[in-house]
Amino acid sequence: MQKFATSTAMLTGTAVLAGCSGSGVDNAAPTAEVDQQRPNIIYIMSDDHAIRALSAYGSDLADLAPTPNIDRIAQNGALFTNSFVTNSLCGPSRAAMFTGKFGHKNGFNFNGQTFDGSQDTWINSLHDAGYNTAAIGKWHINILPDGFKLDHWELLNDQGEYYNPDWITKDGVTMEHGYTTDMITEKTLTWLEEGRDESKPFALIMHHKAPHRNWMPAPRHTRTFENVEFPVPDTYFDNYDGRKAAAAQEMNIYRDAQEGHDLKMTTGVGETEWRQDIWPHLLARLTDEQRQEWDEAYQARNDYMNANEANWSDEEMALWKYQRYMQDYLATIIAVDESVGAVLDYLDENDLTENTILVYTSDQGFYTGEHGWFDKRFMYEESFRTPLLIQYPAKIAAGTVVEEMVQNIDYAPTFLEYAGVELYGDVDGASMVEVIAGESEQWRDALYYHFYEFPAIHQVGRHYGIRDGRYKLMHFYFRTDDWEFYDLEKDPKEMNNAIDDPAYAAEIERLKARLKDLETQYDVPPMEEWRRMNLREHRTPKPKLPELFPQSYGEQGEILNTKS
Ligand code: SGN
Ligand code: CA
Repeated sequence: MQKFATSTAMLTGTAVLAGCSGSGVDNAAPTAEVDQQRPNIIYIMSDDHAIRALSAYGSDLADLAPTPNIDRIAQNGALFTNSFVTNSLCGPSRAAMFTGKFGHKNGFNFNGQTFDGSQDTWINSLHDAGYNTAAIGKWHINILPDGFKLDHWELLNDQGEYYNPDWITKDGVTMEHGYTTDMITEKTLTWLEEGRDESKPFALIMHHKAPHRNWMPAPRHTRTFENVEFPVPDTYFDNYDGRKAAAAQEMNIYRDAQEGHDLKMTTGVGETEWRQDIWPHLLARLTDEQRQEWDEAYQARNDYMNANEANWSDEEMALWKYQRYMQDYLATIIAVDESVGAVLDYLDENDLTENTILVYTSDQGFYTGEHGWFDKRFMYEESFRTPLLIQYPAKIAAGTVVEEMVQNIDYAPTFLEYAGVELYGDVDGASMVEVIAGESEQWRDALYYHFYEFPAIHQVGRHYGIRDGRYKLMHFYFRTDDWEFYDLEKDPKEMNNAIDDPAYAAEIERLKARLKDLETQYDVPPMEEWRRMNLREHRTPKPKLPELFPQSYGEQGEILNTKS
């Protein structure tokens, strides 16, 4: 490993230091001393982490399933209470986060597309400015990080697997034994300790697969919540009155979750075989030992369910499924929380805390039984909002609470401003630096959102909309033409579509006009284009791994490189 640099040769690069850095330097190559002052960035993003499942936000789950380590970030820095995405889906969210642009500009609107890595991203700008860069964990915008200026990368294939995942690196594909969340932690700490170039500031992307479907906890957590009964949202048995798209979705815990794959229900008393499971390759990855431990952890609970199921009403079964869903979903978050704790400890122990911007967020929010659902996609609050916590002791006061409406397009301009690196052009987001410092005089008063992935899994209709501080207006289009309007102050759970309520006629008109303004501001293409858009024609098929790394695969496509 390269030790701390006194050599300026390592520190030249193409840094463009903007005046906002406060470091008083100009465009000349930074000196060693200056470079040490530039902040490091650790961007931790999990996948599908609901705000309700993060205790710093103080929900009804906070005491039952706390996240003490993620909460440390809020204590050390800032908690964002109104943080949103642009499109509540994995790939599009990642693309918006990397570029600072909406999907209609960065070219990534639904999961079947791949990211054009030749475009500007904050991580590439930091690399150009002399940062040491790395990405570890879930990627899901392309199989390889083409176009990304990463000094180091170890990525999961596609969605990634909870157990014994395939790791993709420059050298090929290796199946490694272990629990994925823990492996991401270990690989991150290894890079921080041994891999990085200590003469440079670093920017590290750490992306967890958890708590994404199908919610498989670490062996040490499979039973943590087995006797815990979680509060059931009072909208769990929603009848979707007045909300056609909500009625048409296929993301209902008691109807659409797969009894095997998702809920780990077995076929009978004494059995270990899962019921309905259309993706059996996930369970098949477990070694015999892992499988035995797994089966034992669920056996008694599953036997009890199998023995009694015949006497349960539909409602009782729906409530049982809710508890099983929540027990596993929340258990996968424990390992994520431990992972964040390990990174924070590493920073503390290595005197890196003060000058490191550490971010925790999720690629979107998630439903934990509200409206009966799992998954995301909708512009309703639970999936539109996403957790966001940032610590940076050198610049952010401990215990800061940011209430302004921020969006994942704001991350790129924020990171670059903190690093003193010039922002590239045509970005939709805005730097949050002043907002975080409580010094912003002007901030956006409304958010634009657009979800495109329909028809597709979970069947959530295409829609776009606007949310201001109090109201939300949404338009569902494509084979339908339905508007919805909510007064979030009076109806925070969005149960009462007030689009035809005369009492709100003026507000609705005002929001429709404001929505048009946003479309102009963000150069949204005319609606006709979206209405006609056939997702199939915009899909970019991914190459298969064996085509990319033939040396890692046998003739039958079996993985040849395995590490235990
Ligand atoms: C998979 C999941 C879906 C999920 C999408 C998108 N099924 O297809 O439930 O909505 O990913 O999620 S799974 O059983 O295969 O996990 S995203 O977070 O990647 O956008
Ligand atoms: Ca996701």
